[in-house]
Amino acid sequence: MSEPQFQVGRVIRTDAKVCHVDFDGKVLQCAPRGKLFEVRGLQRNPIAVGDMVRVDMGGDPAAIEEVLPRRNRLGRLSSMHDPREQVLVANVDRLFIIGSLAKPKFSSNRTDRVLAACQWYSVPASLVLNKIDLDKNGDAASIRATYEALGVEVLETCAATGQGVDALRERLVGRVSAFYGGSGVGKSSLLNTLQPSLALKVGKISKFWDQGKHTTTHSQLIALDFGGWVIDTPGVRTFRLHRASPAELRGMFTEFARFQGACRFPDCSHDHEPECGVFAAVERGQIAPSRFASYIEMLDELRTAPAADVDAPADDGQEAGGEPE
Ligand SMILES: Nc1nc2c(ncn2[C@@H]2O[C@H](COP(=O)(O)OP(=O)(O)O)[C@@H](O)[C@H]2O)c(=O)[nH]1
Ligand SMILES: [Mg+2]
Ligand SMILES: [Zn+2]
Repeated sequence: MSEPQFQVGRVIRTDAKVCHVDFDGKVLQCAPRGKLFEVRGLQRNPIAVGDMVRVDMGGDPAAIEEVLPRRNRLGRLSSMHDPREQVLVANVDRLFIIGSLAKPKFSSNRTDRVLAACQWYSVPASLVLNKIDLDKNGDAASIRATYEALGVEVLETCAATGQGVDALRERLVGRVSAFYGGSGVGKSSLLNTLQPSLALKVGKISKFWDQGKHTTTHSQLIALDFGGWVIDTPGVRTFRLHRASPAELRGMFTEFARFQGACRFPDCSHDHEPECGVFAAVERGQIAPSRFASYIEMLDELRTAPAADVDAPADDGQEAGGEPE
């Protein structure tokens, strides 16, 4: 019996001209039809890792005809020169924000940016504090307190010893998950500890910068032998929101809600206004100063975001990963 001409598969990697598509364990390189680039609208890449696609198996190469409707996605502003949305991943059950406690130092700014985006795109998120073995100052406890207060689950791991890795594995079983974090925090190391057969390349810490080198260059969806999928994303340099208004940004910092009723102005931006309930809560220690600082930085950025009517560069912008760190 011959195979059906059209099959649905899962995109596990996107390169400049081809997508690697998984059909129940069999991976094929497929070429997107040109029409997909015509209807992408505000999105820079019509196909992202995690997308389910309908493929015409008849040609060589097989051709992607259609991207099936997404359950959800995580996107960001492509760059300061390109106002379109870059979709980083599609159809994910949970995003794990991976941070390290040292080498490199934990970045609340990076964490808060991604967490805000997860709120915006309705992607459930957890925080993983890796390199717990290097936490000589006991920073993990206060970071944990900050994020648990927002209702975000916090896991502590050490890829080197395997501490906390079973708890992480439990959360990955049977789901599509994504790992997001700066380069060098230990994403590939954690994946190798979760599943040693992966043998992903692990970066050497550069002594000069004391930061990780960029070794993962593409987002890729990895099949887990205990069931489920995980996307290893390369760190992107800066995570900026795509087309959010200041009012929408306020909503992404969920802990502000219970204090903004005390603001003198109902549309208070919590930036410079007198009698601001949110700023008062920061002063009383009820909102973490690091969170407020992240908010103010993102607010300033939205106010100077590139206009949507700026001509977009004419690249075909297909890689899902963004520019390297
Ligand atoms: N001490 C310690 N080092 C780790 C841990 N996890 C990863 N590393 C080291 O951190 C460096 C970067 O790891 P890598 O997995 O490549 O990070 P990635 O860029 O996020 O994929 C490597 O030298 C790892 O050996 C950990 O839990 N503890
Ligand atoms: Mg890596
Ligand atoms: Zn206010």
